[in-house]
Amino acid sequence: MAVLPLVVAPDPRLKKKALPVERVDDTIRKLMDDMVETMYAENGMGLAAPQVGISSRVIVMDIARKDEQPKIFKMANPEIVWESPEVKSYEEGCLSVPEHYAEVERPASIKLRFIDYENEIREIDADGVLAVCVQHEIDHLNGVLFIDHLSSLKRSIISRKLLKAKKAMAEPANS
Ligand code: K1U
Ligand code: ZN
Repeated sequence: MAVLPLVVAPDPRLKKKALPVERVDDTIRKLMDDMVETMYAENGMGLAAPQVGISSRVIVMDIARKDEQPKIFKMANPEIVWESPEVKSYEEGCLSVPEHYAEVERPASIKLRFIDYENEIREIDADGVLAVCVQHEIDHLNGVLFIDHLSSLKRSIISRKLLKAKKAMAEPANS
C-alpha cells in the first residue's frame, strides 16, 4: 500500500466532477487501499479520489473513534437515494482545505447505494457522523468543497487565505 500526495485547494482538480467506476477490479481495489493508507497518514476520517488527483467516483471512510475498532468503508459510485427532510449542523474540516473549519447543515439521515470492494451493489442507511462524512465525500466527487456551503463572504475569506498559503509554499525562502 502507498500514501498518495494530497491535492490542496485552490486546485482545478477539486472542482471537476469525477468519472463513474465501471467495475471494482484490482486497479480500483488498489486505489481504495492506498486511499485508506493516505487517510490514516493524514489523520482524516474520510477521503475522496479527487483529493489524491484521481478523477474516479471512489471514497473511503473510517468514522471509528481512536478507542474503537476501525470500521472502514470503501465505496465506488456512491449515491444518495433518499435523504431526510430533517437537517443537522456539524463542524466540518477537509484535508484539502487545511486549518479551516465551519458549521455545515446537511440532511440528518440518508439512504446510500454504492458498489463495494467485492463489486457488489449495496444499500445502507446512515445517520450521525457517517451521514455527514459520506455527504462531504460525495460532494468531492461532484467538485464541491464544504466552503461552497458557506456564505459568499465566509467562502471568499477562506479562499483568499488558501491562495495566500499556496503562493507562500511555492515561493522559495528569503525571496
Ligand atoms: O474529505 C476530507 O477532506 C476528509 C475530512 C472528512 C470530514 C471531516 C469532518 C466533517 C466532515 C468530513 C476529514 O477527515 S478532515 C480531518 C478532520 O477534521 C477530522 C478527522 C477525524 C475526526 C474528526 C475530524
Ligand atoms: Zn474534504
